[in-house]
Amino acid sequence: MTRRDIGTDDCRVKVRPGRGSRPRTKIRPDYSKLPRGRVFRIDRGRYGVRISQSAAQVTAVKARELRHGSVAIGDICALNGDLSGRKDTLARIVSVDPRKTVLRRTAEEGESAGSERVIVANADLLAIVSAAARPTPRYGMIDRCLVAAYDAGMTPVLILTKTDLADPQPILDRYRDLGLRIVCSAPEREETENANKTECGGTAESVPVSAGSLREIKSLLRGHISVLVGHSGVGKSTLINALVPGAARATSAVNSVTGRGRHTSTSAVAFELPGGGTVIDTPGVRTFGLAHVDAAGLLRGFPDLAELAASCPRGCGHRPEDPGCAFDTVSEPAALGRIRSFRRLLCAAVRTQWG
Ligand SMILES: Nc1nc2c(ncn2[C@@H]2O[C@H](COP(=O)(O)OP(=O)(O)OP(=O)(O)O)[C@@H](O)[C@H]2O)c(=O)[nH]1
Ligand SMILES: [Mg+2]
Ligand SMILES: [Zn+2]
Repeated sequence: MTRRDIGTDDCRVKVRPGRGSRPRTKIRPDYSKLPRGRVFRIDRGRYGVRISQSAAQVTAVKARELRHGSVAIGDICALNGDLSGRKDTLARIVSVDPRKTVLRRTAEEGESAGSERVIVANADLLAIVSAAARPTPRYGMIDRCLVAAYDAGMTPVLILTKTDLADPQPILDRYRDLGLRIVCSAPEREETENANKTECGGTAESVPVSAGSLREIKSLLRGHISVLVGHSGVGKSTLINALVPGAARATSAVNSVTGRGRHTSTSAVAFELPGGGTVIDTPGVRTFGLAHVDAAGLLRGFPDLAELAASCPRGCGHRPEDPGCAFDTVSEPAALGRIRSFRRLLCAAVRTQWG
């Protein structure tokens, strides 16, 4: 029986042609010769795109055939339409080039809970920003961001801000085994006094980052496509303002009682770094859902353990309770440290709440 055969010859029964009877073509237009640009801003259906050849910035809309949510910050796309970048002109994104990396998180709140969100495409470096205090550092959050980076094939780095307010040593100790680059950041001493005033007073003013930390962060990010992620109020936009002259990202003092941020940035924006490279500021997240990540995804961040994992039973989850896991045969201290870190992150990935 064909799809439109409803099983009767009765001529009184009318059969409407199905949608499938519309002629379809598999021939796709060739967009390979069209100019390319990188998406640096998405705002209510309008895409800010920086043209790769000219560095001109245009506003674009998405072609109708591209699915909702199919274009993310960092995507390289083919463009037609008006590419002059003049006021009130619109370009059109007609296709998105294959992505090198995709940083995702699973939404854990609201109506979209459980759905996957692409935060950024094509980034190679994930800069996890945590404050030493105000807001209180959350290891669970850092761990989960690390897992997301490894799963996405990105290199994670840790930027510890507000080291003028608390000693970052416990955080440094905890992440030593992972071989991460960690940079501590704080304002110059005289700025700190002003910072404390604004934090209590509640006026929105950005605190400059000390010249030493700024130099270190610049060299870390140079030539990379980096994303800053972290809780609200840790100082992501403050860093962007220090790194990119004229970025003018809004910042605001954390709540003076709870020490929590005020979700000042509401959308991700990519900026070109003066020394080369791109840095992306993102809105503070409460949680970093990882429902899409499994042990195999995390193992990408631990290539030194991959050979050992290959001798595990099929489908091994590499957790201490998994029978026959080859990780349990290791006694060498350095490898044991790595396995401990791997398992801790695995545990952070499967936990539904961050701590
Ligand atoms: N004392 C001190 N304050 C800082 C430092 N870095 C940032 N701040 C302050 O922390 C507050 C929050 O900074 P933002 O840059 O707005 O934080 P954010 O991470 O962008 O926050 P969201 O946009 O809400 O995600 C501001 O008042 C900054 O001035 C620092 O190193 N030391
Ligand atoms: Mg911000
Ligand atoms: Zn195993």
